[in-house]
Amino acid sequence: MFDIDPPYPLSDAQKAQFQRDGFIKLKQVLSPEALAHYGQVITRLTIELNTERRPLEERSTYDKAFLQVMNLWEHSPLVARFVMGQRLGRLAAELLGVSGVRLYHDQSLYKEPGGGITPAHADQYYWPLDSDRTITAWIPLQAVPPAMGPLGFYAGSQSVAFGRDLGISDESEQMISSNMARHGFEFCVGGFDLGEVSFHLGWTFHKAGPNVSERPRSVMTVIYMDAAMRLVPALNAIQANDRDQWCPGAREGEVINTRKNPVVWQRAAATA
Ligand SMILES: O=C(O)CCC(=O)C(=O)O
Repeated sequence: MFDIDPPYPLSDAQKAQFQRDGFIKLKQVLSPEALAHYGQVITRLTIELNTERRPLEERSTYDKAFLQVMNLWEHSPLVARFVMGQRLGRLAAELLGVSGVRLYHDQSLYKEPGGGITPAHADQYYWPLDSDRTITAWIPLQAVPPAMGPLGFYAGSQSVAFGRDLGISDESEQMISSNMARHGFEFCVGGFDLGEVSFHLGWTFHKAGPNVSERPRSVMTVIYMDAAMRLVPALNAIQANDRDQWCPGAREGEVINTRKNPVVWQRAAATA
């Protein structure tokens, strides 16, 4: 019913830009109607399933950044339909340069009015995965002007090793931001129009400002991985927890093909 499946025209120049920068922002990926239809359920479930009850001033920097509710697709067939949308899945595969992608997990990131910064980090620190072919679609459910804390990216930072061992924290913000500045990486940040979606690699450093507006910043994210992704031994307790939560039953060295990791999009096999 809504335009979440037809292909989005991605040019070779945009693919090359993503390869160079480790992120891309694309306009008019989803229509206002589709965002309203799926977004209202995503936001309602986020509020319902959220377990954070402390006032902002009593929370850590991480917990001030957003309410975080994971794998909403398991709670609602409607959200599952959205997460399995072919347009975003195909974009993820084409940007990664792979023939198919499967779901790692989804998550809603809801920055409350007054919510704090999202410290600089790279997502793949959290993931026990054997290659860098991972990508997050960051999908604002309303426009995100600068005052609401849009996501920003350090262009080209996906090849930088320094900071990959830091989880989201005051320390990651300080160490990564100063290292990026020291080495001259450009920080690309700006508002998102309604319908605009960004994609970033698992090793691209990124962060967001606080929400100084009076409205919540409701964002859905979908994390995709190469459909051929294999599980590797967890490097830390956080990765072990991720493995058990998002890939239950996956075996080290094998393709991650559990019930929680469906293939979202696969290029059709060429016929002879
Ligand atoms: O939404 C945010 O503030 C942070 C998002 C993020 O870090 C991510 O999607 O990887």
